[in-house]
Amino acid sequence: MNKLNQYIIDKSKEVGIDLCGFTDPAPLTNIKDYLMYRQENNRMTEFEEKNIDLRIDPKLTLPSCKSIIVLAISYNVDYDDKPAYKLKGKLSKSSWGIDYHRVLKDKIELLIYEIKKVADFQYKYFVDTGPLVDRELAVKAGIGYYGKNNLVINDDYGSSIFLGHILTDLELEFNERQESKCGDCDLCLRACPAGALEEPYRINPKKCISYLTQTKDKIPEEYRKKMGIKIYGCDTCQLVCPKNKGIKKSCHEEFIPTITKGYMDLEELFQISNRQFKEKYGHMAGSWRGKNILKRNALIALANMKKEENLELILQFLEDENPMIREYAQWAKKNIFFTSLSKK
Ligand code: B12
Ligand code: SF4
Ligand code: SF4
Repeated sequence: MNKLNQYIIDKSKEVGIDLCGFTDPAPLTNIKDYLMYRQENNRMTEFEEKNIDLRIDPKLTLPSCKSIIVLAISYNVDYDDKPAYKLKGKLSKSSWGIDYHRVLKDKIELLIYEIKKVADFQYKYFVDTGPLVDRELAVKAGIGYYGKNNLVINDDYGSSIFLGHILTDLELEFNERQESKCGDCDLCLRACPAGALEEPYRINPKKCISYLTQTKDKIPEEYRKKMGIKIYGCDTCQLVCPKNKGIKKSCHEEFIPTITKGYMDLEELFQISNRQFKEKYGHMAGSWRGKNILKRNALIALANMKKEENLELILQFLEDENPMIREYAQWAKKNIFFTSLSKK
């Protein structure tokens, strides 16, 4: 490994980044057909860059790019406290504690500051919201391998890692691509509640509960039931994964869900003002779509709890000023009503 690579690895550890790998800026041509297939077959989400050339060619983002530094942090914190609220909506671990975009970006900025001490260089850095396909860069840079659940899995930290990268004109040595280690296992495919993992390594995002909890589009009725009490994200295909057993825990206290304990209090969510919501929950990744999307998901969660005693809470939203909230309240009421009829 060249001296500068080693310096960057050492400094990344010092600033609190768990994994650091390097790859070349060649276009990601191997995934071009797949990206086009997704675009043409309603498998592309509104959260992605639409221009496929930008998605695969790093030099369209940084023309002088000679290397890509790929970075990752684990969010697998050791925490299993449960809150006492009566009506709980579940948050995925990716929305525990402080928004990972902020946490990882801060660390990447510290790393850039350290590199600047020894080299003059051009760069652009991204966490999640960049045009390139983060996972493909991570696999190429040896951070981990693709699991059949689509996640990038690292041998030491498993799949609960967030990814970021720096495009730079620095000349660095590159790591080797990692090949999948799933073998015959298919636990994630069988466990996915929504059947979103249609084939190994191929997700249909439009069926994925994580997508459903974030989209502003109408959620098809058959999928609402599959969401259970999940109101942001979904962890099922990672929880069943044997590669996530006996792995290193995250040391990043930022991801400890001190305020939410991993769940939102639905009664509170229905009551608080937008300002109160921003003040209390604005720091978490799951708040990026706003309070009303979480309220919609909370109505679905209430319906899925199938408890008549929740009806009173739902009824107050039948006249809500927001048409989306009215519609989901109507659907939740209908569902609880049918459940109670079928019990009689
Ligand atoms: C849009 C998006 C979503 C969408 C769609 C996901 C998808 N797989 O398409 C939804 C909302 C469903 C989603 C869900 C989640 N996401 Co997301 N998401 C993204 C985002 C913004 C873009 C993903 C993308 O480009 N998809 C397009 C496809 C083509 O790429 P891909 O899925 O990443 O990788 C596949 C291809 O490269 C393909 N592939 C590779 N080589 C080849 C070769 C050929 C020939 C073919 C055909 C395919 C192929 O295999 C890969 C795995 O299937 C990225 C950030 C980014 N800018 O990249 C985060 C990102 C992928 N998400 C992330 C996370 C954490 C999640 C969730 C765990 C959050 C949660 N708990 O709810 C779930 C996991 C769901 C799952 N099982 O994948 C992390 C993943 C970290 C990791 N360890 O892998 C990322 C990288 C964000 C980050 N910077 O940390 N996500
Ligand atoms: S995140 Fe949930 S819904 Fe999406 S693929 Fe994994 S298990 Fe299925
Ligand atoms: S559950 Fe099994 S098949 Fe799925 S990602 Fe983990 S090891 Fe691979």
